Amino acid sequence: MLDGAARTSTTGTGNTVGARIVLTAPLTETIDHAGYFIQMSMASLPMWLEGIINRKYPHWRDLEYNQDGTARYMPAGVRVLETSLLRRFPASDIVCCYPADLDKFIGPDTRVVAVSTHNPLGVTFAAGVYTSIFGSTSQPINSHYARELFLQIKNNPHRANYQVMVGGSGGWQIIQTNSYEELGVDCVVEGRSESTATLDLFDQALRGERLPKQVDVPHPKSRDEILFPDKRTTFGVVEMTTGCGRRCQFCVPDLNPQIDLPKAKIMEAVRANVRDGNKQISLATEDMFIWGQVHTPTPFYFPNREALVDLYASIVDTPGVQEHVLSHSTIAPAVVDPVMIEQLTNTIIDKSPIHIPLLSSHPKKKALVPLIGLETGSIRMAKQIMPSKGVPFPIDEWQSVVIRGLEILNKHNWFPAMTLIVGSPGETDEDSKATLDLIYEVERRGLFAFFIPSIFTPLHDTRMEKQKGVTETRQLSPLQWQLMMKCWKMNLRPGQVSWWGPAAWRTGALGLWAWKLRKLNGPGFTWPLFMFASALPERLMGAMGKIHVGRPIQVKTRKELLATIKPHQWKFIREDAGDLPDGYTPSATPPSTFIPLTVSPA
Ligand code: B12
Ligand code: SF4
Repeated sequence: MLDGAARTSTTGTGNTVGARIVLTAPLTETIDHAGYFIQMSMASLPMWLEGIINRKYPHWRDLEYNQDGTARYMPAGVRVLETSLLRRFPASDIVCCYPADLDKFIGPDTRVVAVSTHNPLGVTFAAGVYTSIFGSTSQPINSHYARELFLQIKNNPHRANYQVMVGGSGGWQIIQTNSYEELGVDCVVEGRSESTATLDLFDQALRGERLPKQVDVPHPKSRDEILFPDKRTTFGVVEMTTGCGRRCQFCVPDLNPQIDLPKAKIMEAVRANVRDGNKQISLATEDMFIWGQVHTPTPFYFPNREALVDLYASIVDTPGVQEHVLSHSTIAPAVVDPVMIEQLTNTIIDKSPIHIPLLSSHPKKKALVPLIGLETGSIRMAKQIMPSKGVPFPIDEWQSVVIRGLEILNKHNWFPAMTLIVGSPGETDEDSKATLDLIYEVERRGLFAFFIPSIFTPLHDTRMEKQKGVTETRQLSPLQWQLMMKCWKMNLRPGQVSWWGPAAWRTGALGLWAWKLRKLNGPGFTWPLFMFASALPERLMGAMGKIHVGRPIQVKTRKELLATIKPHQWKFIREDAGDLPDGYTPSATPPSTFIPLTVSPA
């Protein structure tokens, strides 16, 4: 049997028949080089700043192809969807292609074009906010390319024969903004492709029946139901866990069941990536530290050190894996088990493609940059929006957990990208001051994280879906602006080694303010921007009452923090990491507690 690509190319023109099912994703969500940060930048920068990306990465649009013209790599979501479809439909029906090649694969036989998208309209957190600072609320670079893709599908001459289905973590943006017609979308599927309900929709489309506008499909409940693609994924993304368990009110992924996936399947997907030419692997997770400790007798927030080190060692030691990057994690596990951080570092850092010369003590200046949610430094706010973020430590200790966690991470050359939420419902000036206090404490102690502030976005289906925070940058208070600007000022530290760097930033920021930003962002923006540009010393601006210079925080030691864990859970504390609380009695529990109970052999 011919495969889908061969079907389309039998005539040489490649467009007489078309594949019955065509899968694709926006170019900017598919590209597989220059690391995670290029996609993250394109999610945030407005289209008119695309030149920055073009200059830094002149080849960012270059893609790799299979011999038949299909896509060599696709975001993991597309690959899992393809794997799901292959359970019911023949390979000859399905094609995965890049947007530029759609016209080669869509033909009169095409009945469904399925688009997977992460963030098509840029209305999620940490995306819309930066474009809105620069004056366009609707057009981050990624959103431009996503719209371009939809337009292309809409204008294809065979459009009348097929329906357009959208899925992926950004599908909700189309529902919430009611952009069906504008983008030419027939159906948005919320949920995973493994579901038989998803396959039924494809059947319906192939029969030419009208699809419903919005469909919710269930998430698999067990680890065995989750499929792994046998093909290359963008950035070598391989799923590691679903769900989280910490129950933050604003979080979407936490609504999914907490599942850690079998090592054997993870490793197969890693090998498939390498086989298809990928040099890089990244495990997709909300919190890497829960893996190996889901549904074991130990609570998931006491990480399974041995299982994690074993998994990561197997990945980085796989022949062909030259680079490995971390995805998301939480910070409390670093305080719970610093020995685990040390062992993981020794295992993975040599394969990290990230270098931070000014900060790293690694001989080659390598660094590890997981994405970690800080969200707020205000205990009052944290209790409302994320009461379990720091477990096993009580949320009252959140500021100390962040500082001690960063200390441990930085010591081992982990410099996390930490997200902050600005403008949560009910956030007061006191809350902003508390967060600023924490950020200044980080600076005072010479610690480092890339702080990524974003404006609160009520995400669909979350426990905060109906709540409203700040909706435009003009509404931000001076303290909220200061927090955002202080974060970015601190982020620039490792890049400002040259003599001209600080001066260039200062002049650039002030020039941009005079030209455009002061009108767009309102009066609350002015002094924070002056602070960002170091126009005057911060102490002086503080004395003038123009900014809040963070107050020193009383930070608990690790030993004091361990003592705040509920005594009945002390048995889960690892003795070899030290700092045991007074009154701790050596555990009678044999080390086998920490054997990876849920891990299947590779
Ligand atoms: C890896 C990852 C990244 C990577 C790589 C992305 C890539 N292109 O491959 C990087 C770091 C670049 C990234 C960037 C961003 N990310 Co991201 N990312 C993830 C992460 C950890 C895993 C994504 C993944 O591959 N999962 C595995 C695949 C299999 O899952 P999936 O894509 O959801 O696909 C399943 C279903 O959605 C469905 N499906 C998918 N497509 C389709 C299509 C159809 C037609 C159908 C029927 C079904 C279907 O089936 C699949 C499984 O069966 C998720 C969290 C998570 N666990 O999902 C966050 C996540 C998706 N990212 C998020 C965000 C906010 C961003 C950024 C905006 C962050 C930023 N400010 O920079 C940017 C946006 C990037 C862009 N291009 O615009 C949010 C999305 C929130 C939202 N719902 O809007 C998430 C959920 C993280 C979070 N904790 O909230 N991300
Ligand atoms: S820790 Fe992160 S992934 Fe887990 S519930 Fe909170 S926000 Fe969601």
